[in-house]
Amino acid sequence: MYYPPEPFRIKVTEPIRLIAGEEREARLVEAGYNVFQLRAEDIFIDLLTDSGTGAMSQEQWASLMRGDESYAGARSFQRLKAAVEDVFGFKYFVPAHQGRAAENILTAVLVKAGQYVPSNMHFDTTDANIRARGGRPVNLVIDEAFDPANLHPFKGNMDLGKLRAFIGKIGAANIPFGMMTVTNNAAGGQPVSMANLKAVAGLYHEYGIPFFIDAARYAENCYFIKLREKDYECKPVREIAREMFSYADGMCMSAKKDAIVNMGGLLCMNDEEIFENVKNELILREGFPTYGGLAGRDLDAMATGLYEGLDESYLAYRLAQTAYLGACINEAGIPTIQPIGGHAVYIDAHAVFPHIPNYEFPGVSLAVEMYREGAIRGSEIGSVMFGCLDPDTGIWHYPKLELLRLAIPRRTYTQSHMDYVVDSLAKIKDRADTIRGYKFTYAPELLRHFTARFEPL
Ligand code: P61
Repeated sequence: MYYPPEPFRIKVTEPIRLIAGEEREARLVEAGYNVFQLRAEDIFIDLLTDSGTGAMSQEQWASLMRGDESYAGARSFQRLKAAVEDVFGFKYFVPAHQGRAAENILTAVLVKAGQYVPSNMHFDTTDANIRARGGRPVNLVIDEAFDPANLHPFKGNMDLGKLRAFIGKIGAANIPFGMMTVTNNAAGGQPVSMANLKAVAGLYHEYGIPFFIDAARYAENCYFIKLREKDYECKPVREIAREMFSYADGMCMSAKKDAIVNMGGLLCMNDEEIFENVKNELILREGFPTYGGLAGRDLDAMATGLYEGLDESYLAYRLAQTAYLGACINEAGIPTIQPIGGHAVYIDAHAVFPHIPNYEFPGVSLAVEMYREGAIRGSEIGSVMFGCLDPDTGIWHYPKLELLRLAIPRRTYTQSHMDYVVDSLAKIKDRADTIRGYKFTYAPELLRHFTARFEPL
């Protein structure tokens, strides 16, 4: 594979420092072995998330200076509106301070207790927002998504048979809207094909169910379509994106990913009545509809970032950097989800630590070891994040995959940072059989991975 060099050069730097091994040990104990609880200054390479952690461009910093902080009708809002209409093509939209705020508004307006919201796979904030309204999130991704070695090019696809059967069983009246997450973050940053998304939209619409896209990483998904789907190799990514959104009735988006801003979100829709209700809810929770919980300068940086996130030389470098990290980790004999996804490499923690069962959290063991070995931070995407108690049966459910995600901030780290990560992982692999699992000493009910505390077994 060809790994193109960064299509930018570095104008501003931020120092990072590697603290000593004993110090790292003390920090782990203080953090209750939860890497979310560590101080960022004690981390050398931070791959916890690609959300809001990217480097803004000179144009985005210039956009910040153009920010209009008027409470209502600011110029910055007009600029964002023009970009959102151009890139996505929906009739109406509101800004929100981040993705989960958009999800909160959407679910407040549309979800009633006892209703179901299907998707290929909801990410945890969407899942939690649906549950917080008394609704039930349902994941109907294709089975290939759960086989880490399977090389299906679009492992984020919805299983159309499962979706049809589900709608038939539950009834369209109990489904206020359906979703698709592009790319599928919860299972490998894997893309959805245009053909699948179109078929899903057709199925929802056959039953009169509105269709919303979770668009956090839509640009990366569109670039995968260009690379992998027949008939799209010659289409500009911007056209692919317009086609994708033309099949949907709306979308919610964390702009902290593919719009490359540190803060921001969007909620778009075509239905005027939903828009009216969204605006009222937004005013209550986020702010006036022309700023939605953001400063004017944030709106401006988002407007600029939306175009930069769709730039094809950037996207080629972006996906190649992730592929490079994945390929080097695999060469070191460490299994990851295949193919390598868009924004992150997902290490199969169960395969690294086959002796640690899911209820002893192998993903946490790997997260702790990465910090211990190299002051590197990744995030568990496994039983801590997605293990849940079924309210109907009282039985605990564990996810099919126990993963450690190394998410790559956009335009932030270089190839030698990636090489350092690989070296640290190789050292962990050499002592894998000596590493043990963890148990909770504290765990809240929703989104527990953020604040949970652990002790080693
Ligand atoms: C992430 F540990 N993702 O991947 P907000 N949809 C999708 C997302 O990936 C997403 C949101 C909606 C994050 C941040 C994060 O438990 C965690 O702007 C596909 O973060 O509100 C966010 O967007 C929500 C990390 C979120 C977590 C929740 O790293």
